[in-house]
Amino acid sequence: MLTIRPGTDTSTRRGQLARLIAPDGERLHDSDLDPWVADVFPEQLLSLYEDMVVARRIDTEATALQRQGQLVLWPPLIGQEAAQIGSARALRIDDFVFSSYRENAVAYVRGVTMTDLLRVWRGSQFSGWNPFDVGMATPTVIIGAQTLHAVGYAMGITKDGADAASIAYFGDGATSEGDTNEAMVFAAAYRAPVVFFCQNNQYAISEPVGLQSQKPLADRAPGFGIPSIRVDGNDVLAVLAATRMALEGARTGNGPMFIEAVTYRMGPHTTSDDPTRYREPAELETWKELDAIERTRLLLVSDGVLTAEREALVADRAKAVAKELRDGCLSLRARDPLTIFDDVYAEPPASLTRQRDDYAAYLASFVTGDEEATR
Ligand SMILES: Cc1ncc(C[n+]2csc(CCOP(=O)(O)OP(=O)(O)O)c2C)c(N)n1
Ligand SMILES: [Mg+2]
Repeated sequence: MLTIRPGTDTSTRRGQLARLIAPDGERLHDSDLDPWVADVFPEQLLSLYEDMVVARRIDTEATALQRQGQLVLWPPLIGQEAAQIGSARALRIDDFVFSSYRENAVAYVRGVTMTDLLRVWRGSQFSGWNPFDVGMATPTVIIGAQTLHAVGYAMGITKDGADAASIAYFGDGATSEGDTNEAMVFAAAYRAPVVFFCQNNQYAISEPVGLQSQKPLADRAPGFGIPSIRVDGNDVLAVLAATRMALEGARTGNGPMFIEAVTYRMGPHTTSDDPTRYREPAELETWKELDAIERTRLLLVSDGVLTAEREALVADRAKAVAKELRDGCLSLRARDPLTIFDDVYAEPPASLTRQRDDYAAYLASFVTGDEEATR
């Protein structure tokens, strides 16, 4: 087991990729990670598999809705299912998630409803859900900003004397942001119970990760005094193990840990992006061979738990979630533009009330077609 001790260089896995399921479905062994998933038998792995299948279906359904003009924008996660499901399933209900815009599978695991997930992307509301209902803040589009929120929240956990943890999800590109680096300085200084979960999906929009870092991203963390691990982000079991290990370290006073989940964004950055302009088709084909869902399926089949009947049940679940998502999306109506001022402050300051009045006057200045006709 990887023992995390303060003040020492604990990046014992520097550069290496930790793995428990090979791309061909073989179950591998790793003495650091195995103890953290000793309770994950084929039945439990099947449940992780189901979540990944559902996550991919959420993604394809939402992408289709965007193409049909029902959503303004969608940030696909296809390819990153294991990184998100494995890490989210390691969390306790009292832990708290701070994410970017791509963690839709994490939101699903936390219990965010499909309707709430889509509010922002349909443009019908400015924020999707009440963070305290699900232990997950609404997504941050400002790259890296949520890492600061996660550290602040974690420092609050310590002050409360609680043993929960927070987790910050961010991308490879976010590691170049000042916010992320400042967050790591504070986390290390205050030994905050926070996990930095970096999904290295190889791209920051069109910028390949090699341009941002000559070294594995995980190797940066020890420079802040934060132990790190580099894990195969397409291996749901390895991600679950690494995240459980990191959370346990945080809960037991060992401070923060950094996980680099090495994965691949198979789709575009968002539905407004065309990745064929900056990457070769062969690259995608290479990563398809490393797909998380297929390797888990192969392992489950060889374990004898994924029968045709069980596969049909998984497909039914994905179909049901897709229906919930589609129905939820179509039920969302545009809200009064003035509601942008709601729920910002418990007691709005005078300056905001003035802005609201100005905006109301501005909206009222538009003449509708009917009014025009009667002039
Ligand atoms: C502070 C800030 N700078 C720039 C942007 C524009 N932007 C949106 S997404 C993105 C790339 C982020 O890449 P990464 O952190 O790897 O996350 P990924 O999209 O791959 O999940 C950028 C630069 C932004 N939203 N916020
Ligand atoms: Mg990225």
